[in-house]
Amino acid sequence: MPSSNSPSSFVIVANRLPVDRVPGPGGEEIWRRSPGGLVAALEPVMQAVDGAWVGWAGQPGMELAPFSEDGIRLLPVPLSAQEVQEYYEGFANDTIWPLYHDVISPPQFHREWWEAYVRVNRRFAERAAVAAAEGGTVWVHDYQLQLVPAMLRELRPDLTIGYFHHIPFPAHGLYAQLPWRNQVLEGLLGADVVGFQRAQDATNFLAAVKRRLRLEVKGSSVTVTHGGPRTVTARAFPISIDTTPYVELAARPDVRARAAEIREGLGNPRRILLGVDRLDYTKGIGHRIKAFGELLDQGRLRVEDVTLVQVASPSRERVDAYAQLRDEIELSVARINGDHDTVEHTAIRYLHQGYPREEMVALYLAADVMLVTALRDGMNLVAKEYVATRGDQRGVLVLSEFTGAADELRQAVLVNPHDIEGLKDAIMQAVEMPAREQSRRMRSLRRRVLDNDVNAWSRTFLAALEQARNDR
Ligand code: GDG
Repeated sequence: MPSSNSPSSFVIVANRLPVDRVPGPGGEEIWRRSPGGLVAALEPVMQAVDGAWVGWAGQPGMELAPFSEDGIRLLPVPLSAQEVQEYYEGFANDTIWPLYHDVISPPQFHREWWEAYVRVNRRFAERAAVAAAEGGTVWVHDYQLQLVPAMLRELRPDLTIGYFHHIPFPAHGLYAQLPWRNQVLEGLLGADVVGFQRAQDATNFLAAVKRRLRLEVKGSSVTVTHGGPRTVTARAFPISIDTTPYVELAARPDVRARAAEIREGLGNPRRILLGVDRLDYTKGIGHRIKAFGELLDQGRLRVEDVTLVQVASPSRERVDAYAQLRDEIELSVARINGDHDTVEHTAIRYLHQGYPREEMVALYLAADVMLVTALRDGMNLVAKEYVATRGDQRGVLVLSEFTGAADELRQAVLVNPHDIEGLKDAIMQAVEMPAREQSRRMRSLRRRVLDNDVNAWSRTFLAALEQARNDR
């Protein structure tokens, strides 16, 4: 394998490197591959072309030399504690995240956060510029790095640059609030291909480009004039999951036994409802809990028959809006449980913890109804994971219309989570759905997810990038 310093013909740039620092068997710290679907999807490409990955190692103030892990070249970008606060927790997660999720929570605009964002984006771009071989391909990921495409093009006009946006892109009326709205659009337009989750996100982006930058937009193409005329393609590439591990785990006897044990542990209720989310205000956890609580209050559901298991994995705990959300959710869970639990049965089994993937699959298998009630979500992979594990064609997916997944998973029970009465009816419909109807819907959902997995997604995106290279 070439040394960690020789340039690569294919480079991924993402906020995080695909590894975590964890305690090893002898107590010393070691790197472990993080389980995300992105790494799995890109692994074949990374191995075939000897690719490199530029990203932050996840620990502030850590200066690391390039290293390799499982055959992937990793090029760490250092961030100071203050940069983590201003660029990541601040601008990315407290300005862009709420603004792009339709202002569910008010975005905070701070000039010093923006300055840190520009500075850190430049550092990522400079690292990528050194990592990429002459005429190579660089694929930049997500909202933390929207300025990287243009900064990188400035440094290395020979490269083919792709960008994929994992979260929604808002309508112009909301986007226009951003004090740095033109700079961000110009940053993204440094790419040859800008990918979004939904067609609507691409449309919103193109409308903003037309309106703010007065550039010519035809279909999904933008003609950029700055630095010589150039065409940028902006369109949807809906992301998916690596289906193989989910299908395999769901068939494993020990995982199935664990699912039966979970049901048993909950007192074998007639129906188990499940929610799995990062504890984030975009996920509509409160709306789901409110609807479930009212169904119990009204006697439409009984705690002896139905339990809601809510995994809310800890997330962004140092951002105020998240700490506040946690308090709200935990208060309402405690109230509902206090009102409805019996000594033997619980209404909501609330778990503010992260679990290994085996346990997640056992939970998916134990659940008769999966509740995905996001108020806004780029895609929502949990919906697709649930479907992938349901090899017996049973189970019901209740899915918010405001997720990217709803564009594809039309056989789910689709809901508007803001409409609490509608959400309650959808939960009742799911709880009471006859087995035949469950199978009919689940068969179609599974076909969709299994035929459009994350490998198909990365192949399609990279083919579009190759096309852009040939058209130049
Ligand atoms: C962003 C966009 C888009 C969660 N808790 C545990 C755990 N998870 C896993 C899930 C799933 C992933 O995390 C979450 O993915 P989502 O798609 O649901 O949501 P975001 O984290 O908000 O992701 C989103 C995505 O990017 C991809 O483009 O779909 O719209 O917001 O895989 O299973 N996994 C384990 N333990 C947990 O406790 N092992």
